[in-house]
Amino acid sequence: MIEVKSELGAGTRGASLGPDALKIASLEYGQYFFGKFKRKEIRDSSLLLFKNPTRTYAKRIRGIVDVFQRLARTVNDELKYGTFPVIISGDHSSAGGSIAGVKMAYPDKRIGVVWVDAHADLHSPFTTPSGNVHGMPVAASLGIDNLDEAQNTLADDNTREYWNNLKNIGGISPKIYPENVVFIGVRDMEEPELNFIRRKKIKTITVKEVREAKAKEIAKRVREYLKSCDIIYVSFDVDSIDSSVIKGTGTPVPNGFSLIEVRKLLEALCKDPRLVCFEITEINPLLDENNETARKVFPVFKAVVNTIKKRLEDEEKKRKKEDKKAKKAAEILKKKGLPVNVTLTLKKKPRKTSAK
Ligand SMILES: [Mn+2]
Repeated sequence: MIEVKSELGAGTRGASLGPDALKIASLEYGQYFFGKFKRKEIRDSSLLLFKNPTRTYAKRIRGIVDVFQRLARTVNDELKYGTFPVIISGDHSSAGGSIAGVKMAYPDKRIGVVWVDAHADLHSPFTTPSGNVHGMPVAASLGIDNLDEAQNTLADDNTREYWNNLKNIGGISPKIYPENVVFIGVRDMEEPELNFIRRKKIKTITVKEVREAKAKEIAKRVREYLKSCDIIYVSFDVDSIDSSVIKGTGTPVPNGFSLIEVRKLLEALCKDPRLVCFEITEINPLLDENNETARKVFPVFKAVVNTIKKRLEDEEKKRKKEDKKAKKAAEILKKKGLPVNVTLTLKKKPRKTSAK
């Protein structure tokens, strides 16, 4: 579990408390869930939050570059070590750092991104209406400026340099391609984002489609659509859930998922054996009453993590079984005086050689 306690990319204050809100909520369920996992923490390295943001079209981007770098390095280390990073982040900008880390660990692999969110987060400093970087992580990962849709003229304040830094974390850009992105539940977009989606024909699945089909069926469609991808990253912004269900998030949007819908959807998506990293983000307990959002979302999170855990354990069991089988095969070869490095598939129990 990698906790990213930063909210530099958000426009409303409080999201950096999201990871703790989720952990505190878990205690109510009395299972000490978080105690089962190795834990790492990434914080803002500066006091940028307490200073006036100077760059209008990419607020606090200097600090976000730093968060990206440290998160990317951590995700890369964990993946190379063979663990499965689950990221609990404050604001969604961090997903750019997570994707960078996945790409650093697997530079030659094609990454599929499943983005479960009310927003497409496809803005760049050139198109953003707010200047909040949590609306930009998909664009940063795609390595795009979307200049065709430019709305803003950047001042001479290094915004461009820092934005290029964000796109180039890990020294690889682009990290992902439009044809390998699937948006699910996206329903609040600005013109520049919408036009980019249309132009690139990016796959989007609506809340209605998820509601009408079974979660399993949606996951199947996603798997089919991303069949050319080697590995998958799933990003879950809690604002994909309907704004009448949860209030503790920075940019709530109506007409979203119910808790059951989103749980079933994420469970089905996370059964994909190619999944290497999962992120949950944008819980803001300061906008909430009595930590209700984290309390409602925790069972969803737990179900998803357990699904991933089960899959990894099953894979481990299978690996051990195969190792045992291979060892047995090697023993038989040895007995027969054959070289051990010959692969032998054992279909049935070997019969004792009958007497001639
Ligand atoms: Mn969002």
